[in-house]
Amino acid sequence: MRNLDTDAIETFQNLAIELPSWAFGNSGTRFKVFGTPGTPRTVEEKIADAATVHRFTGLAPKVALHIPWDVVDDFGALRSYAADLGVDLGTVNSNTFQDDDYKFGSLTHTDKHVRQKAIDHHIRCIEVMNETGSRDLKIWLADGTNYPGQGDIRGRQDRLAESLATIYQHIGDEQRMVLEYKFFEPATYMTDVPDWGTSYAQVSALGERALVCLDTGHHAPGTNIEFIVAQLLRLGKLGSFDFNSRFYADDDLIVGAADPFQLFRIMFEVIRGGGLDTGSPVALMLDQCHNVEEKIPGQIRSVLNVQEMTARALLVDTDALADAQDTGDVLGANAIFMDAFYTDIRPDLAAWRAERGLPADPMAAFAQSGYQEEITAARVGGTQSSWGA
Ligand code: PSV
Ligand code: MN
Ligand code: MN
Repeated sequence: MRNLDTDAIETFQNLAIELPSWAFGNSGTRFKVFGTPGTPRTVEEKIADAATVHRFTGLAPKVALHIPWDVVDDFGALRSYAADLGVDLGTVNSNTFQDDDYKFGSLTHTDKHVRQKAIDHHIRCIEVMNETGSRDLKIWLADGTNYPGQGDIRGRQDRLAESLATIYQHIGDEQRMVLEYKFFEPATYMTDVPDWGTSYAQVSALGERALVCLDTGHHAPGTNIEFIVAQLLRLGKLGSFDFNSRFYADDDLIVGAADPFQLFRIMFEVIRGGGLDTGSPVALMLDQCHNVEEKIPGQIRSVLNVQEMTARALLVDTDALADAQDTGDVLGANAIFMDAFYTDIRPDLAAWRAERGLPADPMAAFAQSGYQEEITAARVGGTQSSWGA
């Protein structure tokens, strides 16, 4: 591929993006969730769709599960089913936000019985991971308060630390816990893990196998996300990404759709910090919903966007950039950076795919494959899955 040396090609080839099972279900705003023909009715059908994205792109070898949305009787069998389709089961996402008991919190709750219930749910998730062969337990909490004075901020942090420590004891030697942060929603005044600093403080107290998960949609507008990426990589605490893009809130739009330049800057820092090196501990995942657009093409587009910005980030002439930076050549440095971003690398990527037996244009190939028509015809009856089921 154009201008990429052997090391850069190796880095590029390491790119693998995990897909969330829930991206294939119906989801949307609180106003209306629109159904889509062919939407999966079972966990197996979600996995089949995810495997299809991988087949057309070669970029998505894992599917993340959400418990209890993706509960099956036999997770070992689900693992084999996925393997037969060419994918592995990935991150297990816990859910302590859809039960009345969690109205005032889960791992932070003042009532020790509720805390224990939330801890037990995570222990169950780890058992699932043992059966699915998953490495990562991802925790995103809806815990927080709506009004100043409603909760004891400090006490909630202390209880969170205690609950996480209990869960962490159950994490296997080859497993990890990643703690996701979000500065708003559903709580309106304060969330208990609002930012990377809080996540970092909490996971650092636990041990090596506890890391931070960065969801690109969970920051205030204007936040310099690539700075956070650089810092967490520097500290060895960036465990995973939830990729998506946003215009206003936690929009969960296709990654790279709202701001490809931001994705470029993030991928540049990922590469700079070794996050795409062979054996890197950084897991790249999508956390997206497709409300009005088709879901499988939505996921194909997403992984291609990450691939494209990765390739462009690898085009940055880092030697020339370092020179310009060292000599105080502000505009020269910026120009080197922008040159890479503005380079249209799509023809190179198409050729690269074709050389590897993948469709040069995965979007077109999927549209022509008949898969969508097949699932639309086959998946009648039953209940379509949705975000939350
Ligand atoms: C809610 O904000 C959320 O989008 C988090 O980002 C989680 O990763 C995801 O839901 C699934 O639980
Ligand atoms: Mn997320
Ligand atoms: Mn989110």
